[in-house]
Amino acid sequence: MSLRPLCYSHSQTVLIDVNAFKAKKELKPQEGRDHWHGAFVKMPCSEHSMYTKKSMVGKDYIMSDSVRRWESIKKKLSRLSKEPSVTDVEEAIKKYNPAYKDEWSFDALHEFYKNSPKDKRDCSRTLGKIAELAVSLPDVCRMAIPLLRQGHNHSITLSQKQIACLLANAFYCTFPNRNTTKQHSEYSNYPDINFSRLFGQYSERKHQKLQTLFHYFRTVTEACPRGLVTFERRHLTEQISWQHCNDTISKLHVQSDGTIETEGEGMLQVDFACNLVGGGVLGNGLVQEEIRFLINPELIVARLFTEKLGDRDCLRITGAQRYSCYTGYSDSYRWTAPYIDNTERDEWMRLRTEIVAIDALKFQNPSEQFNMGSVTRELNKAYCGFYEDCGTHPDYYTPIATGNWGCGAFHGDPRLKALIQIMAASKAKRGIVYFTCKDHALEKEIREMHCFLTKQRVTVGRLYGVLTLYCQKYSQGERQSLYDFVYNKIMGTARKAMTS
Ligand code: AR6
Repeated sequence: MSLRPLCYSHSQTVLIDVNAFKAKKELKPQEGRDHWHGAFVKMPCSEHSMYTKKSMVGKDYIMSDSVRRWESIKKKLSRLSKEPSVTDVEEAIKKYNPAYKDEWSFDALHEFYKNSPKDKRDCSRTLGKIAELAVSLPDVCRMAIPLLRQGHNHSITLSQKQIACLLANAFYCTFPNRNTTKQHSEYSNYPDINFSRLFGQYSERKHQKLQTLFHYFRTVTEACPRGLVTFERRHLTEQISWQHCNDTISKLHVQSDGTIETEGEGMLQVDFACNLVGGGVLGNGLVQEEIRFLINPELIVARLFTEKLGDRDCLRITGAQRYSCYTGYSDSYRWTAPYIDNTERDEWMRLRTEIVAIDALKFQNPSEQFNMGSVTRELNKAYCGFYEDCGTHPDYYTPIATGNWGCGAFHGDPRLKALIQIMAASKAKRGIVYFTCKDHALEKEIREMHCFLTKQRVTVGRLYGVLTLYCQKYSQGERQSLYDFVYNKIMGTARKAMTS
């Protein structure tokens, strides 16, 4: 499958110089203007980013001065020694975020440093290098970064170096207007990006997160990979009439061992997302999405510009590199070793790793999901993530690597979610590889159901009809196994057709 040439367009922003890229020269940032308004990321180095500095004159007279915030950031970060202590880092960050001086705690960072598995010197050196990288922002990102807003289809392509520099700024909490996500604040509809939350409230989870992210920063500050990454926000405009969908069921492979990120190599890999992408990666969360964002930290930069996903939106990320190996999950998550990502690159120098963030519905009470409003919402969401619009023949579509989407923290039913994903994939004409995460019974049930649906040549529309009936009965208080119901209904119709 060959890509169209990399270029700017009304729906694609490219933060590197495309002509230099095409001429195979060194990657250069694209020159452009700063925009200090609602459609773009407000950059820490913008000349519009100001803060009020108060100073005492005499005994009680306070002078207020409006000063450029970047000047203060640059001064503080450049003055850090090559090997600063965590106390130096804390002091610097609080200096240009004075409103949070008493609110932010850095105990997790202090503890991490104290218990640093490698030597403390290495940790300090990395802190120094991250500061150096953060200060290079005006040279590395020279044009405004658009926000990926709700209802808009837009993509941003940037270099791994640019991402590293933006993440170094996030680490040093330099992004203006991003320290509160309170209702009605400017960025209340965006995930947080400054790392302040990661640094407080020490726990083993925080320790492991810091270890994983320090490994990333150590790697990119030693030798930054030379490639690009694309973040594409997609909004599904098509109104799908699921009950009339004539597509038959796609191919499926189901297995109980393996993970999406490892065994799903080369496939479209599903991120079981939060509508604020990355979920709790900078806080306490440590399940599928957060782990993915930690081992492929370039994903974290999506939080800078991706507005909360709506019901018909998704975010596709192409080219995010994996840097870490891990074991465990949630409280047992542990960073284990560097990961050498040997994935090949495409014509845009992006690793051929495609991830799609789709957020399932969160059910307080699991019984809420058996209604067709929720089922249809999930079908549209999954389809938005799965469909291709690149003009390639479906034979060349990569399969979808997925699993129990929405069935952990979000309390969905894996049997229903498997059917929903199979239906959405079938409409998108893609196969599925489904990882049941060690659940052997589920593996067997999904495989048998898929075999049955295929043999009976059931269409997506027919299955939608059966789910509608099931939900009707459910709302009338009838409780029966979903899969038994599907078998009975479809067999019943088949028998009727045979005898009439
Ligand atoms: N590969 C395959 N399957 C997996 C993997 C993996 N690497 N990891 C987990 N599973 P969950 P959700 C299976 O709870 O319910 C986050 O905070 C495993 O069976 O992460 O959609 C997000 O930011 C697990 O129980 O997804 C959201 O806020 C199941 O997938 C929220 O959680 C669900 O994983 C999303 O919750």
